[in-house]
Amino acid sequence: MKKMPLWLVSALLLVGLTACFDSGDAKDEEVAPSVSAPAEISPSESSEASGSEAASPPEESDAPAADMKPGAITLEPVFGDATFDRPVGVITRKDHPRDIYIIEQTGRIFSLNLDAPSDEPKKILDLSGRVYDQGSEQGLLGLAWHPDDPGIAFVNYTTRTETVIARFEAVDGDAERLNPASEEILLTFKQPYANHNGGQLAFGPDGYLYIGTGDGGSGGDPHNHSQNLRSLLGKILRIDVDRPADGLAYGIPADNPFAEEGRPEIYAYGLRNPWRFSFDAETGKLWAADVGQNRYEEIDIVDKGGNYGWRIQEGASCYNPKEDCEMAELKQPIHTYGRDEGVSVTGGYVYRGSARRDLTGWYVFGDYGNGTIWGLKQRGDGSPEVVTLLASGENVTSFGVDSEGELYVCTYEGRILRVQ
Ligand SMILES: [Ca+2]
Repeated sequence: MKKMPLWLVSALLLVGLTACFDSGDAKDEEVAPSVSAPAEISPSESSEASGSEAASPPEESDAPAADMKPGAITLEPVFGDATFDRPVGVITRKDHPRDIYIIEQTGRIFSLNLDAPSDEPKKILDLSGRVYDQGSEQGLLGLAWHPDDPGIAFVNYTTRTETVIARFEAVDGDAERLNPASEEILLTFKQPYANHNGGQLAFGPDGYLYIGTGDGGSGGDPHNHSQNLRSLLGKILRIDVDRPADGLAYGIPADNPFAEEGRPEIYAYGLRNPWRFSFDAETGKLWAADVGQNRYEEIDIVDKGGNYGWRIQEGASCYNPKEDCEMAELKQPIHTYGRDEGVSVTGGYVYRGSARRDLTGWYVFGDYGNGTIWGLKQRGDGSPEVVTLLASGENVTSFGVDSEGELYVCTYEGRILRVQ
């Protein structure tokens, strides 16, 4: 696989042309990306993990043993040489199970058919005239198809000054394409700085739409948005797109936790820049990756009403105040890593596909800066087990999943690669 040369990776990082970096933060300058970090694959598994044999775990059983660690993964260019302009998502759609949808940060959405992977990608919506994408973290950032209503989709994009959550309908007579004139704006909120826009959209198992928002940007959350329940920034929001409330384009689920004391859309708070969250298709757990300030990246399992700590904490450490911060009421990350392992976390998915049974139940995530891809499993006692799956050398901008649970990686250079 073609790797981005080290000089180019360095140049990209230094000028901040990234999907989830902080143009205003010190960490950009401090980072020296390594594209050659050694993989820490357990020796007993790695020998079985090369080539197509990797699809079969050593045992005949359909499910892997509870204590089994997954072997190494490979990233396969199943769509040939097709490239996209800053791809930041691969999305599936229930009524089109053989299609996947690629989000370009610059504003377009394409579909690819899994049965005809060499076919030209089909453009299904072009919002490049509405999306402002000059900042490295701005642009079209999220897409979610309505789970029960074919031909309706929701997007998350930035203008120069705001985040927009909007609804689109299919073109009359062509369910394959979305009509740009059908836009209905559900929600907007101000973005005080160009960075930290979050951007993920996904329907939960409860049928509600979840929205990831960053803290509004700059560095250190100067306005303390993430801890402010009156602000939509630094949150995971949850809205009901099917039952709008009076005066709103959406409804508030009856058990949203902060309807009395803050913005009723808030589901969880204390996030800095959740760059990708997802629901485990089997357990329904919400996994989020929260990009750190300049020391620690973190993974959270997000519960309703939880305070995930930013800016009081960065990772598991005090951030503001720097010492003796009050942690008692804060939800702690399930996993953190420091600058020795990566610089900007990219959240993925809990694997529920069939090509790699040994990955079943492992949350697969990566680091944008050095390209390492890990698997994380929560043990019975709640503690994490983390395995390095691949030192990819790619700038991993996002992960995605198809209707069969197979995983994909989006790279900054524009490739969509399948995890195998
Ligand atoms: Ca946190």
